[in-house]
Amino acid sequence: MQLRAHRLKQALAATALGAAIAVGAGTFAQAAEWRAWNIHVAGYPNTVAMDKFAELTAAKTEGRITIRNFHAGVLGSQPDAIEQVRAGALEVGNFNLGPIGPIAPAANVVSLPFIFKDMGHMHRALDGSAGEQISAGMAEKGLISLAWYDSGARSFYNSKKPITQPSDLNGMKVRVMNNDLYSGMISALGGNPSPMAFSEVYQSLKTGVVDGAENNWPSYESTGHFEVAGYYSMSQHLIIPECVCINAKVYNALPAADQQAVKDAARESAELQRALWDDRATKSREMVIARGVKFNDIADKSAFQAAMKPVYDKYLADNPDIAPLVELIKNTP
Ligand code: GTR
Repeated sequence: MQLRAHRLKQALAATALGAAIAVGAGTFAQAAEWRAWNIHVAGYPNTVAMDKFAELTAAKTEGRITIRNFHAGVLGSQPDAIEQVRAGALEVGNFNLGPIGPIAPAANVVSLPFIFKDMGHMHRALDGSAGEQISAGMAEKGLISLAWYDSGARSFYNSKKPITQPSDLNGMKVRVMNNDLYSGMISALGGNPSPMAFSEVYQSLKTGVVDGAENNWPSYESTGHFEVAGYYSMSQHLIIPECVCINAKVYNALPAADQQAVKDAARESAELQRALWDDRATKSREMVIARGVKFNDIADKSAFQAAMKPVYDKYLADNPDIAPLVELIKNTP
């Protein structure tokens, strides 16, 4: 009996020692697991690309960093998630620069309606000094942009009628993302802006809380908004880039080699995202038109552009130091 008790004690001690060694070793070589926020559903270009980003990060850091993606906005709304990444409650997010603008004024230039002529213009501006200034403005607010994703051009859609001129928006209730520039844009066109979370838009369109919203083809399709707002009018008033953003403290604490690995992983995922984007935009457009969406082009956008003067004036009055950045973008060939 005594011998058995002794052996048991010995065995327990050995187990405890083993466990202590294991814990110690684990602590020493501890792998970081990051949580990443993404608003989009399975199959969406950003979702596929974020999965690629996770896979590449694990491979390039030999498992020192793994990323767990939370898709479909399950971790909360975009403005909340941006705050969480800034605070370090989440490490990573794929964010649209729209809701980042109110936090980082330099990043808000991309939310000035019609500032980019087309996607190519946006890419050239982001790849140059304008992109650097935008990144620096975001970094000051605790967000490091590792790479840029595409988000196409946003156009108006609604449940009432085709939009061909600004007066068609008169009195229309239009959902916008949380950003005063977008509210100002709708007001300048004579509509009533209604800022709300992405996840609430379908129900709001369906029940008539809002008459319309605005987005690119893939989001119009993937959310099912086309089912409840069947007029899509190609105003293309906003071309907003998106980032793969990481908490600045987390990024700055990494050894240089891992910073490079994470950046490379994000950039490679962005190449994939951009390639998938064009294909999805075409397919989404074809799909919703086949499902009965009435779509109209707006060949001459000059009346919409002219109506944006008060939006620009207010932004520049509030942020006079950003004027050179606005000029730089406008003058980017
Ligand atoms: C999408 C964008 C999302 C979100 C959404 C919205 O195009 O990818 O990040 O910003 O629009 O309208 O809220």
